[in-house]
Amino acid sequence: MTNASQAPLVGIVMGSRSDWETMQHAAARLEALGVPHEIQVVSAHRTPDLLFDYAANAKARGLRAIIAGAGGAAHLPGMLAAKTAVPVLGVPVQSKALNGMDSLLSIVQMPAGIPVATFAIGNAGAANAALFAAALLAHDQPGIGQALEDFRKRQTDDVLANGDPRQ
Ligand code: RP5
Repeated sequence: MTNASQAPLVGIVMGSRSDWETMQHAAARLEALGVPHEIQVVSAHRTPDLLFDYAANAKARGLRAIIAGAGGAAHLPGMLAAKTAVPVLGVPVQSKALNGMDSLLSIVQMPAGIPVATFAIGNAGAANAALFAAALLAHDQPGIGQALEDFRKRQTDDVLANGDPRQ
């Protein structure tokens, strides 16, 4: 479980409250692995000044990774990455109009020089971004590293124990 008294190491941000349905999967994974994190709506289009402040202060506040989810013309991950050297993990939210292809392409196609690590569209991407953030932290946070290893072992054991799809 997350130790609430610990300063957040990972920031989960999203462009709209409507992205929470997707981004809750990132939060759940971080929670399960005991990664201290914070959650906030930060919109590239509706609250650009907040976006700049968030990115500008991220490193000094101790954030080691930012998981940014957005849909449609998804500028949030790229603009955060433009304003901070803290690694940004982008999650394309599945949009209604174009099924998330718009989100994916807007996040993944960064010009050389400002990287955003881009994950799959939707829930899987949100979950994997959290697992990736935990992996980034594992080296100097042994408790997180152990939790990640334990999770992966349970996952493997579960598949091996249920190999016959008819049962
Ligand atoms: C983006 O626009 C958000 O990330 C969201 O995925 C999308 C739609 O936002 P709402 O109109 O639901 O607030 O900025």
